[in-house]
Amino acid sequence: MLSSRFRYLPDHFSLSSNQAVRLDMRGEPENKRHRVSMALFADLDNNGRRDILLAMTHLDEEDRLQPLVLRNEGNTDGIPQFSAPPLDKLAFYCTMPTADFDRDGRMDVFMATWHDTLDNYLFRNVTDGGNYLTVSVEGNGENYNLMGIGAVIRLYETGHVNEDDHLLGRGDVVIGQGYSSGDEARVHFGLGYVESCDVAVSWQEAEIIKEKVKVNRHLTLKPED
Ligand SMILES: [Ca+2]
Ligand SMILES: [Ca+2]
Repeated sequence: MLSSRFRYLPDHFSLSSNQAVRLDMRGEPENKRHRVSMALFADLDNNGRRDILLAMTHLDEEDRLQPLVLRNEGNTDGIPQFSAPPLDKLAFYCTMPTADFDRDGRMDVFMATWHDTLDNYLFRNVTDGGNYLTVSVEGNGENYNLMGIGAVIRLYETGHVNEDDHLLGRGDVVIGQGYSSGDEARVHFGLGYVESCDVAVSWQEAEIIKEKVKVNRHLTLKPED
């Protein structure tokens, strides 16, 4: 998305742990209806569990504007539990794509708008979190597109590539998810305490495997690798 006005906030955002609740995806906490134009899953604290980002803002205890993130608190009886959303000082925002703008391994949030009365904000993620790996796939521009779009990337515990019981994460290379927003053609994985892993890529007829990959870096793979 193109934006004519842009503000980089010195007051960053970080996730805090709240009491876990089951998320009502209809967006009706305590019977208050809030309009949500988009929701994204992204691991914003790099603990290996994807959190929910809603295209809404709220004001924190110091009345600072913050993106609305529901932290993934883990599973109970197989059902993901998320931190409780704030129930007041909420506001609609147009769209909130994520990307690691400063390349520190943490996904940042761009609050974007096309309304004259609202500003655009880029929030730098300063949440204390775990390890990460980002992966992109490069094609030759002929039978494989240059950006790797469509490739499926899976991470496994080291020594257990393609073993489902040892799957750490899966991500698809896409460039358009959410409302009026786009994505970089790379996949971000939060990995918690994991320090190395095996990477497997499935892309059309190509299968790429890279073993014993050290984390906290960006990895680029090609079908001929
Ligand atoms: Ca997380
Ligand atoms: Ca970042």
